[in-house]
Amino acid sequence: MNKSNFYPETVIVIPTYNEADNLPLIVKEISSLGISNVGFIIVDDGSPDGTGIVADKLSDKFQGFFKVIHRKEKMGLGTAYVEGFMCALENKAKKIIQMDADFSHPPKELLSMNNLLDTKDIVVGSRYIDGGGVDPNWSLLRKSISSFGNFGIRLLMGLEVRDVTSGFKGYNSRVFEKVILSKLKLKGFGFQAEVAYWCQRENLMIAEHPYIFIDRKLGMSKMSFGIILEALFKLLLIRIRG
Ligand SMILES: Nc1nc2c(ncn2[C@@H]2O[C@H](COP(=O)(O)OP(=O)(O)O)[C@@H](O)[C@H]2O)c(=O)[nH]1
Ligand SMILES: [Mg+2]
Repeated sequence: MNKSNFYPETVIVIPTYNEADNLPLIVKEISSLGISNVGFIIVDDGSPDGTGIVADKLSDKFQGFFKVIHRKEKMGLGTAYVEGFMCALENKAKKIIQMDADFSHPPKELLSMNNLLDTKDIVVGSRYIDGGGVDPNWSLLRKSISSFGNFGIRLLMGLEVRDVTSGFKGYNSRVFEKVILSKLKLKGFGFQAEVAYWCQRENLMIAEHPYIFIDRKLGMSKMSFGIILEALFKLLLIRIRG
């Protein structure tokens, strides 16, 4: 197949940093779901574990749309998403879904999320609606920090969506001009909440789809308390300044 003339209908954007073990497994699982004309965009930030090379090999083998964006160094999730989204739009994707490489976002939910995007502007994979939840192995403390953190950001930003920090989200490409390409300021952890904020300000049709967040089994998390505090402060500024 001549890949350069091949336009995907749904593109899954996966940012990676040291996900060499997870990436082949998740691509395989997503490909086997039967989503029509699905493609992939992997945005790798020069992972020291060689994820970029693994991604290139997957791209060579994949029968369909598969692009790997190589960035030299770790530049944060927000900019990785935006580069991935831009590439998806350039390649005429109709639906764009972002998810992590580490199986915290269960691939099987993609089927419903992809279908919802036929009628909705945005679909948010949600831990905080009926049917959603977090890893049963989490301690009560960790569960409380997660749900209070989410509640705090909702309050701070005046958001209706229940899971404001979800990184499991899909967009109908027609809404991109309005929300992603013109407004976004945050690059780090606050990125998800900021997307939710602008989507609400623009009165987009948002659906939430429940999922259970499962802790990664392979590799290491990159989250830190400092990242969360910085995001809260920047989000507050966005709310105040509009
Ligand atoms: N390209 C890129 N991907 C990143 C970066 N930081 C994290 N990731 C990826 O983003 C996803 C979420 O990161 P993860 O460490 O699992 O965050 P956590 O689940 O919130 O602890 C995973 O697929 C990571 O490999 C980054 O700076 N650049
Ligand atoms: Mg993770």
